[in-house]
Amino acid sequence: MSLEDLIDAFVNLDEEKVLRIVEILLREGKDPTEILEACRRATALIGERFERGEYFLSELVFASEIFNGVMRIVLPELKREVKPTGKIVLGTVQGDIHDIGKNIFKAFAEAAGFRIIDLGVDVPPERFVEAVRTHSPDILGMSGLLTISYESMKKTVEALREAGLRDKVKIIIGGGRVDEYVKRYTGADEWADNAMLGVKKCREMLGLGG
Ligand code: B12
Repeated sequence: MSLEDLIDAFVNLDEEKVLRIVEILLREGKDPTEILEACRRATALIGERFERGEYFLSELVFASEIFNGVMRIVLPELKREVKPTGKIVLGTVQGDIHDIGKNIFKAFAEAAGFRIIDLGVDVPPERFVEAVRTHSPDILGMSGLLTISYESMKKTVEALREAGLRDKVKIIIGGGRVDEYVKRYTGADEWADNAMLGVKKCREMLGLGG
């Protein structure tokens, strides 16, 4: 069994086979992060089928169920760092309810010693501002997978600026299609399109090294 078999079973939405392959790969000593990355690649392929009209919303829903099943098996296998690193307020921005990637980033960041205050999904700018004021985090992490989410991210950064809090917190954005351009557009400090890189960048922003 290989990661390619896993991707193939996932794209074909064969839940039973996916979970069986994941168990086998873990037993064979495969790195949990590679398994999650393979599943992420599978969802990108599923997204393409959705765009081509070959899959519908029900298939996206089913894909997220399969991913949650994989996470239940894989996340407890992540190695844990005990040293406290910093505090992150995290949420999926207003108008967006995608949270699989956010939850993976949360698990990775917690494993790296970060304390996470998770605001959930569809979080309006004023709730992010309130949480930054209340918790004084080192970092604010915003997740968004929809194109319209970039507008919500930008509004949140502006709301923090208006509240006089922008200079008190580092901001990282994440989600499938964020890049350098989106970072500049929204006014964030960093971006990451995978959880491992996100944790590395969070550490770097706090001067802890990658
Ligand atoms: C599963 C899924 C859903 C599920 C979500 C379930 C859930 N609880 O999350 C459901 C069915 C609900 C859904 C709904 C919709 N979806 Co949808 N969905 C997907 C799909 C197939 C997979 C997303 C996913 O979970 N990927 C796996 C995770 C692990 O990857 P990830 O999110 O990128 O996360 C990684 C990194 O980005 C990073 N990361 C993520 N967050 C953060 C945060 C921080 C701070 C950091 C540092 C890092 C980080 O770490 C993660 C791990 O490495 C994508 C396809 C795709 N290409 O992504 C479409 C996709 C995102 N959806 C899409 C659409 C259009 C919709 C709907 C509008 C469909 C509709 N007609 O109703 C609705 C929108 C609902 C809403 N208001 O949000 C489009 C978006 C197009 C666009 N450009 O705007 C996509 C791209 C599909 C497509 N190709 O058309 N969807």
